[in-house]
This record gives sequence, structure tokens and C-alpha cells, in this order.
Amino acid sequence: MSDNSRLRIAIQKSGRLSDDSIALLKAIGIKLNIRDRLLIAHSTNENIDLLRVRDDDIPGLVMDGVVDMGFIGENELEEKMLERQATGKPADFEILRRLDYGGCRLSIAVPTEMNYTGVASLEGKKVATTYPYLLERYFKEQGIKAKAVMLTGSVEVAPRAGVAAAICDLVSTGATLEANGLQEEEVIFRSKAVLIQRADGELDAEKQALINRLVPRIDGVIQAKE
Ligand code: PRT
Ligand code: ZN
Repeated sequence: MSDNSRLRIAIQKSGRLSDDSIALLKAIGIKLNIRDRLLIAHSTNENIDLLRVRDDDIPGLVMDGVVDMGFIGENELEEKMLERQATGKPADFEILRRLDYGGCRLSIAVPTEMNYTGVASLEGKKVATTYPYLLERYFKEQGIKAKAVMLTGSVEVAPRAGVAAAICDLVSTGATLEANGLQEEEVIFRSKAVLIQRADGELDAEKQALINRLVPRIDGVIQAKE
């Protein structure tokens, strides 16, 4: 493992958030030596190590204090926070900045042939999703008794496979829904990538000082793009 005095930042190893997160770190002057297969990447000019992991692991790594910061989609962050609160695990963190990439929405979609007249049409039905806590919270808010069925992949084929009546999945262009004969009906959460850190006061002064030096540079990069 890496040296404990270095600031540890978790980023998605390979996926939709990886390139933009690395580009942002480089844009704020952090030189990185990333080797594809390695879990850890060291910065050559700052006291920073990157931990390259699956995005699903990033909220927990921050909330458990294994890393100091992380780049994560708000959808995944909120879902993991709800899951950890429900299971009695530490779920504290701070959002440092909302970023300008990773935009998507978590939506309920139903087969185009379904006679959908509103969320009440889902009463008593099963809805396939990778985000059961966000979906159950939505059902609760709406006063609907429907069941979230957890699927970690291929959520969009669940209705055709007879596994669920509807789905709740991330949407960006809508092409995946269309290709699977599904119609987007309810947006339940809007998400972007965010930069988070461990809860207030849990970082030593030196690391916090480094973070405080990095964040204004991020603001500079974001503003320059606007
Ligand atoms: O391997 P690992 O677990 O790290 O990656 P992953 O497969 O879980 O995540 P990844 O890389 O697919 O997504 C990472 C994050 O990117 C998500 O948590 C979101 O915050 C964000 N994001 C933005 C998206 C999308 N847009 C998106 N369109 N994540 C997933 N999708 C998928 C969606 O699930 C569906 O399958 O793309 C499809 C829909 O796209 P459209 O354009 O057809 O609507
Ligand atoms: Zn994932």
C-alpha cells in the first residue's frame, strides 16, 4: 500500500467517469503516472496517490476513511449512503464540488405497450433496478407499494425477460430505452459527477490544507470552460 501521509483520491478505474476525472486532475497541475493494470497511481509532483477502483466502491472507501477524496456519480453516492444508513454503517462525507461531467438521470421506464397513466400504474408491480434504495425511497414518497428488484446489469431487458413490469435505470441519450421498447416516464434523480472528501474534521491538517489548495484550481478549470 501507499504512504499514509499522501492524500489518497479514489477514481473509477475504467468507465464513464475515468477520463474526465483524470483530465481534471491533470488540468489542475497534478502530474500522474498511470499504468493501466495497477490499482495505485502516484503523482510525481504532489503528495497524492490515486486509488483506481470500481465506482461502486468509492463512496464506501471515503465513508470508511480508507481514502481521503473520491470522484463519484451522485446517483451511486446517494444510493450507497442510503444503503449504509439502512445497515448501520458510517455514511458521512462532504461534497467539495459538483462537476461538469457524468450528467445523467435515474428514470422509471415502462414497455411502450403498457397502459401507463402515472406512477400509480406500478402499484403491486416489480421494477428492476441497480438502485433499489433510491427507488424504494421514491415509492415511499409517492405512497406506492411496488417492489424494487435488484439487477446489477442488463436492467433494460428485465421486462422482456418477464422479470419485472418496468425498470428504473440511468438514462443519458435515451437510445438504450428506445432500442429495448421502453418509454421513459418518471425522472426520480438527476446526477452529475461530484468530488467528495471524508467528513469534516476527519482529515489531518496537512491533507486538508492540500485539499484547500486544490479546490480553487478546480473552480478555475470549471469556470474557464463555461
Ligand atoms: O466498472 P464500474 O462498476 O466502475 O462501472 P459501471 O459500469 O458501474 O459504471 P459506468 O462507467 O457505466 O458509469 C459510471 C457513472 O457514469 C454512473 O454511475 C453515472 O453517474 C454516470 N453516467 C452518465 C452513466 C450514464 N451517463 C449512462 N448513460 N452511467 C450509465 N449509463 C448507462 C445506463 O445504465 C444505460 O445502460 O448507459 C445506458 C443508457 O445510456 P443512453 O445514452 O442510451 O440513454
Ligand atoms: Zn459500477
